[in-house]
Amino acid sequence: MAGDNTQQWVHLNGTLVPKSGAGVSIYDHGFLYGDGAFEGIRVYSGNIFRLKQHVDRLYASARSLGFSLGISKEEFTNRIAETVRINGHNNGYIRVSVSRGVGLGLDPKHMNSEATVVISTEELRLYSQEMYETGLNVITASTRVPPACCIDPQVKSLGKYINNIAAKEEANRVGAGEALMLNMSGNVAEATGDNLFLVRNGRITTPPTSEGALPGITRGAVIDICQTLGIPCSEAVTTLYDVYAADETFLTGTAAEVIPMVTCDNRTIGDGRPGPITNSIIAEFRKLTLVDGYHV
Ligand code: PXG
Repeated sequence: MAGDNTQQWVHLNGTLVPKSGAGVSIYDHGFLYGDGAFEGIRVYSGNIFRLKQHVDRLYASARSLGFSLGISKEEFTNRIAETVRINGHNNGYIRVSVSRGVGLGLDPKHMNSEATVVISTEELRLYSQEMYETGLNVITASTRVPPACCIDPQVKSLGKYINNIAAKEEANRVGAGEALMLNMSGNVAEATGDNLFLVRNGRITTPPTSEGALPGITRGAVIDICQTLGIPCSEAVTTLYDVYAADETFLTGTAAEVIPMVTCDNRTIGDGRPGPITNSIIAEFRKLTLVDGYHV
């Protein structure tokens, strides 16, 4: 990781510029309307974890929002790798933010630039090691995820996060580590920045994206790990009953990785400690982070 006084660079619309002072227009559609998308990516010992999947999801987000990123996926991948290399950022977080571009007025006809593309490397603010060992206390937020017919949860769009931030604030207010979010039917969709997994009777389930979950890259990795370990894993509509009655539960996300969840709404899940299946998945995930991805 680069030291504090090392010059850091940001990839801004195709050019590497010094991070200090890097910025976008006050008329950027991302800033004005949340009209854009983002990716949070992790690099482990020089391996950009599942970079292809992140780039694919970003392009799908932009396509569904109806704007072009203007460059090929290969070029985009190279820009991310170049940013990691120049910043000597072998471990940490990569933030990729894109928007429709610059233009006042919500009508996309009035854009006067191509898409805005920003790639930066950042330090992560992680959960403490203790939380991985003892597990997270989680609440159910009163803030719901919007129905998929209004804002599709598969799009990692900038604008939809006002809701997730409101739910995260609910967790903060009561000192919980995360908040689960329900959809309009009252089923569990996901947490504010993580996907949910349940273990019951040796079988693993996770809510489907149609219930309001983002198709998380870490979620995909855990589904693959279950296959490797021979643990049955499937998508299932999930209620709070399922959460409360589970033997083990855990959350997955780029920032949190795989983290046990041991209480929900002040109810103890299982025996209140990270369970054996969760721990075996965490161990397997650690190995995968070093080998599955793009080596810079
Ligand atoms: N659900 C939501 C709503 C998310 O935002 C995940 C699930 C997990 O997806 P991945 O692909 O990370 O396994 C996310 C991920 C940030 C930040 O800027 C947010 C995420 C990831 C990294 C950084 O706070 N969200």
